[in-house]
Amino acid sequence: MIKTVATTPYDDQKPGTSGLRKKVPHFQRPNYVENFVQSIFDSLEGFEGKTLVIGGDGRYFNREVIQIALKMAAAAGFGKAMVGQGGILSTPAASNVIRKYGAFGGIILSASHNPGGPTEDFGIKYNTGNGGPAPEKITDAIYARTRTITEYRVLDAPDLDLDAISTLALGSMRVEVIDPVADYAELMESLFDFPALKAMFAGGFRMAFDAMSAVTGPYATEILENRLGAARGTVRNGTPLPDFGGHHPDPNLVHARELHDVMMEENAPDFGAASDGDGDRNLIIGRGIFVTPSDSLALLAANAHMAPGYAAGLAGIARSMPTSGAADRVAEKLGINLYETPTGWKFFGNLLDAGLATICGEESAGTGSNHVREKDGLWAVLLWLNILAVRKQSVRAIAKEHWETYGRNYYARHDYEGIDSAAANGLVDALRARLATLPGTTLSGLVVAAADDFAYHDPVDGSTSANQGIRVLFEGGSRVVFRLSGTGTSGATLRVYIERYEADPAKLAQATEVALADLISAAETLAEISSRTGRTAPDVIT
Ligand code: VG1
Ligand code: CO
Repeated sequence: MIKTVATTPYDDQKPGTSGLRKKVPHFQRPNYVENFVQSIFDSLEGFEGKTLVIGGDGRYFNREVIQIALKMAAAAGFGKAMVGQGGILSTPAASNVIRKYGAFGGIILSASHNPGGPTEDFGIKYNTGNGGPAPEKITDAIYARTRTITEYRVLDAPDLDLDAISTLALGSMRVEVIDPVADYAELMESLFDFPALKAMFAGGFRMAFDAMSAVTGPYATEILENRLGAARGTVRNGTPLPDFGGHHPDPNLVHARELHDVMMEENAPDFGAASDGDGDRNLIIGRGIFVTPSDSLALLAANAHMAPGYAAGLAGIARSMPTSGAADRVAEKLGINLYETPTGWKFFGNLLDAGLATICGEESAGTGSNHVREKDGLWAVLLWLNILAVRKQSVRAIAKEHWETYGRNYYARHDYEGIDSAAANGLVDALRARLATLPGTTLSGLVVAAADDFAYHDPVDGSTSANQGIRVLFEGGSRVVFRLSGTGTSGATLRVYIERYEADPAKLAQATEVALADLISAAETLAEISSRTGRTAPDVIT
């Protein structure tokens, strides 16, 4: 029986960079989940009888919300739901299932790199039939609906058992509980030279993969250890836990410190990698060398043709605006276009669908390609492995050669977390007000060449997205970028992105903080960070 339940709107259900994210107790408010899910369905058309994919990163509250979403999907008229066993689907695996089975769309339950647990974070995101995050047109419609919603519809039925692979019925909707790993592993096998990777591991190649007690564990264990023959124990923290073991599943040098330290030891494995809560990001560390995500994107793009799936070359490269210009130099050399988009994977969808870009990346350790419509942590790791298998060089040697060919983009991101929202907005407003007067002025010895608030004009659908980050570009190619995070759940997070381009062969081996020192001080002077936020140092440097 379908129940229609009266409800009243919440005023804070605006999706951010990647879906709606709040603390679990916030999501547990009466009808909070139901309002948002109904608003998703109310913003879509033509899904009657079609398939909805549902899965999540296994964090606390995942199981409860999946049951609600299933019963609401049945009430809304979907014909079939595909759910990962145990409610598990990594973000890239969900994207693949949507595409492979021609689903109408999917609901992904994740707050990605944010911590999990009864008082930590949860999130809901809608992906469209191309497998990618809903574009702004749809997220805006969902938000508008959350402001006016008066009722939701739900099937009155007991919870389903999602722990066994099976086909179930929920009213007139069929529910297929699927193996969350199989389709994804098959896709990876079609893109990369698995026999060559197997031979590399058989030859003694050693790797450490930190799944951070999040969703990638089962995927990494199946692919790296079972299929490619990497030694047992290659995958660390491989069991997904609802609270990620109390850690932040954020693959950066702060939260993946353990892996970093292992990789800096003298007898370190050949290759180290980590992934985030929902499996869409990657951290790459070679023996004794951390590869910045921006450099990783450039290196992957420059060498992708070595993997069978990319042997035909790349159509184009896309990167988010704050990501360093390292990939731009690769695109230039390859004679292909480079697209610069706002932060968030949803902006890559049109470029990938139109065949304009093959590889995309963000400075936040997200890289991916046209194989799905999400960033994909393990994909990046496997492409790296494929390149290592072909080049037979160390990560350090490959990075060094790359810098010698293209120059080096020294890069760092400074995050000031949980700062007062009013202070954060004041800081950005003040910067915006000064943009017109900045060009020509000198800061910490650096001359400002241009300054703007980044706006994106989508070349495919003509849409415009304004206010996507303040850019201050200096003469010589250095820059600082300021923007506020759209994924946090308490206060505001200011992100300051700092980049210097260095082509002088004698200056390619500097410590990053030394290479960026003058820019860091220019950023402080320009944005008055300490006086406006009360912080004298960032919480996280990546
Ligand atoms: C952050 C990253 C962004 C990424 C987004 C979602 O957004 O900066 O590059 O796309 O997280 O990634 P923000 O607005 O906090 O800067 V994930 O792995 O959380 O789905
Ligand atoms: Co993620």
